[in-house]
Amino acid sequence: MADHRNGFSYRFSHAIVRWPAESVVVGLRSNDGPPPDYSAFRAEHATYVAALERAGLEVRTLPALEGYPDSVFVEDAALCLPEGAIVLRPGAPSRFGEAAAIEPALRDAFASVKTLPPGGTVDGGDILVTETGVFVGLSSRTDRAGIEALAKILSTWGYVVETVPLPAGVLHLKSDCSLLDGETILVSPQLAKAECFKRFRVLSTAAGEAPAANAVRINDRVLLADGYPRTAELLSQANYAVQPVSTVQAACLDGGLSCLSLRYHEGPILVDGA
Ligand code: CIR
Repeated sequence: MADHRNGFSYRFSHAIVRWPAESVVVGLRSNDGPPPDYSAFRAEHATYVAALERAGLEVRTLPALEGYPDSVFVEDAALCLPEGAIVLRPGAPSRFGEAAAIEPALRDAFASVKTLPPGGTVDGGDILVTETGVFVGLSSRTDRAGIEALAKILSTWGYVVETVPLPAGVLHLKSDCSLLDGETILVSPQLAKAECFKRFRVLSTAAGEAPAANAVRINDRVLLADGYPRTAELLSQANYAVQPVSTVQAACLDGGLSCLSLRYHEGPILVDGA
């Protein structure tokens, strides 16, 4: 692992997103609420891309994939790191083909692209990269064989993997937590109880605002799902620059801010003008 205490886990220059397919309305969901509305999803996605751009990212938008209703959630198909990208093996059968579909874009962006070998499954939403290691959620989508295979690849780049068994009902690790900086993690009360982040400063989302835990730190700001004012206030008071972004449509499919993009940094990371 190169010198990685330079903010590599939240300083990015680029992002890959995928335009929502019309089939997004039949995407996977665990809730009984209404399905997303296609035109509202498109509008929300455009707002999301604009927020990434305002945070300083150059965004590549891949074409919609009608055969994969959940393919707008690109984060689950791959992992991007300074050393290269890894094509993952999404755990939901209807999403498995998304991995091969993202590979050409990864090859355009990265000199080194590795592929998780057959056997296990890993969704990118279960991977939380920090400055000092990688947490991987053991979930209904990510299994032990997948984590083992991922850990093997990551060890060749110097990363240590820590498995986090997720409580029932949590779809992905990052549904309930996100990195705020090198030392700080935002968690839902449900995941705070799992006590897996002992060496971090842990901030809990405000009461009744657990979905706000799926935030994304990008460069100087934290993208936070709109509609969670007390968590926004808590983060502002902790000196984070909060940018609210609507996730109403993505949330219909159990998705949030992190799932909608693959973020990475091209070239050396320059910190504070250094
Ligand atoms: C799914 O169930 O796979 C999608 N409807 C939502 C995926 C959300 N992705 C994420 O949390 N990384």
